[in-house]
Amino acid sequence: MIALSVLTCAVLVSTVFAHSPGSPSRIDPWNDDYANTPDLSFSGVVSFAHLPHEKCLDRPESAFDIALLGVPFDSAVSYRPGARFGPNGLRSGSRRQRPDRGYSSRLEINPYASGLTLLDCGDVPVTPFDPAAAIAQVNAAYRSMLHHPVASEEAMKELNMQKGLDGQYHPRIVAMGGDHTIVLPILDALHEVYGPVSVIHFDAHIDTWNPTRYIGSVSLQADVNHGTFFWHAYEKGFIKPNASIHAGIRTRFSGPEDLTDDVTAGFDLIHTFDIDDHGVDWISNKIKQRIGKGPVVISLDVDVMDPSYVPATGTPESGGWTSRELRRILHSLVGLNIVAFDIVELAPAYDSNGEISAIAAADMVYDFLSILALGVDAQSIEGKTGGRPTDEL
Ligand SMILES: [Mn+2]
Repeated sequence: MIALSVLTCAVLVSTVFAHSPGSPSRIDPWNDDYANTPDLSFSGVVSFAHLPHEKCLDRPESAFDIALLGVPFDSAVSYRPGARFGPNGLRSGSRRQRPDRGYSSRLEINPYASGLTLLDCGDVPVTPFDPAAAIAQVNAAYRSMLHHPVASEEAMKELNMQKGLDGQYHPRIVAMGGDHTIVLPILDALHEVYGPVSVIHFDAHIDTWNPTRYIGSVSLQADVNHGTFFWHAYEKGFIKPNASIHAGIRTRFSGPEDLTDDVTAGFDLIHTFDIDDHGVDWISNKIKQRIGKGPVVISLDVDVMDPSYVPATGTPESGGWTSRELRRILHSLVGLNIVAFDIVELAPAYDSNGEISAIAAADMVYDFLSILALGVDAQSIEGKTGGRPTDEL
């Protein structure tokens, strides 16, 4: 027994010496044999799609063309809280997306390797205790992000990206909420750069509720919440008149007056059931006709999808679209003049252990990045025959 222990010690000692730096017999299998092994889907510090991470808000000089920015605010919700963990959920749901495995066979592009510089810029530190202060923080952060230099003016030019009113290119920010209230300070910042914008709003709810009729609005502060923010954006002139559209609506209303206010706020409406009556192409065409060529923001509340696909959200409504239907609609938006995208209301506490909601939501971000990387006025996938070429035999 003693002899065996001595032998074991001798082997250990010789192994340690063999691996010590500077030793002529140093063995370094990592750099010799495994140096080309990247982080795998399930390893590494989690950023969105394994993109490089910088705290861009602390580094105003850092350049990028597209930034992912978490906005973990959920202090203005009407039902289930929890969307403050949305950015974390989206990053976790994106782990199987990788820059070196990001090619879409449908859109024929890898948005992570298309010549645009993408960064995960981390989260806006927002106070959970004071919604007014948090809204000011989101606005300041988004303005700061919009004024970072773009990494490639040449790429932005080639893609026909919209310039700001100042004649300069500004990066595209993908905001990961957070509850939907964050879109008010975001539209404020975008308005400063582009003027009034159109909105394509995917949601089960209209979010243009006039606060004078919204239950629970008991103060000026309470009037600003995740069901009223588009009304405020309309009143402040951030939204272009009669040039925006909702898609996927199916909630209940106080009465017809809610829908009258919605028209006043500048929105047309596609109902969730329109998909059965008219199909995906009809929905896409209606969206594109409404928006035209002006600058447009896509705002996607994950509750537009059915709760069987996305249970992890604050105000679920039955009868929603499948993730496949929504992805097809997103794919059809190639070529629009998109200046911003946000995805909101993912509340991971209500997700399945299989992360079905987070994975679906992260895939929507991937589709959005793909259509953005294809550029403005790019050919839509409509008209493509689809499928692989076949030899005529
Ligand atoms: Mn909603």
